[in-house]
Amino acid sequence: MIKFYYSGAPNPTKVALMLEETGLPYEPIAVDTRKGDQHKPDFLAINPNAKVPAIVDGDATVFDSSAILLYLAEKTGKFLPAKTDKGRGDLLSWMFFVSSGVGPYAGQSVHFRVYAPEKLPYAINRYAYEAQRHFGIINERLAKNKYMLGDTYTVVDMNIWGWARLMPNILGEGAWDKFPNLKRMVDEISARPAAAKAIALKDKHKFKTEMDDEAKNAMFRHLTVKVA
Ligand SMILES: N[C@@H](CCC(=O)N[C@@H](CS)C(=O)NCC(=O)O)C(=O)O
Repeated sequence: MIKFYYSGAPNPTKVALMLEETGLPYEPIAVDTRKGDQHKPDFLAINPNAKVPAIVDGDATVFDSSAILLYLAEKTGKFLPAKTDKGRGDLLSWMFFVSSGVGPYAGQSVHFRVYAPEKLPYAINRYAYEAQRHFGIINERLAKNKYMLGDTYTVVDMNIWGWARLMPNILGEGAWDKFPNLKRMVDEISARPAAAKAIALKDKHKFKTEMDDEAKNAMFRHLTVKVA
């Protein structure tokens, strides 16, 4: 049975979607990042980066959402493109595009817009611009393809869904108007039974919701440690 270390945040939710889509049996284990569970030694032994998601599958430990999605796709042989050089090239390119671009820029856009104690126009604009630019590239591709890799629903689409479904939090109300093709795909995935189960997973545990000092100090450790 796969142990799935999760919270209700975007990166764990895309892995929850894949677990539900594949039907693999898994045991969800809550990591309450607003209470600092990610810094406990037991969890650091699984993910030294102190972030969710992570999975333990027998003697395999995998952390980072894109790595987990690829691991589960290869384990099951599901939600992958055609087994050709072209298919593999597209798969890797778009998976890394999401993990190095979409995720970090969307996350920082939310951080500087919503959580930063000082509202810095330069930082807010830089991260919103980059998040918007990345979503724009996806939107253009989806004008010509049903899914990111063509006609088949793959882990790339799940990887994008995890973040894009939260578009108003990332780029503000009205942001969806700029990405109609991406919205079409996100809505389609959200309507799948696996997506409903993935989103509902957070309700199995009473996660802390307050963003108080305990939560900020657990999640934004630079608030108390000055390095620059
Ligand atoms: N690159 C990682 C990022 C993971 C990540 O940032 N996880 C967030 C939730 S979406 C987290 O654990 N935040 C808690 C913290 O930063 O302390 C991935 O794709 O899994």
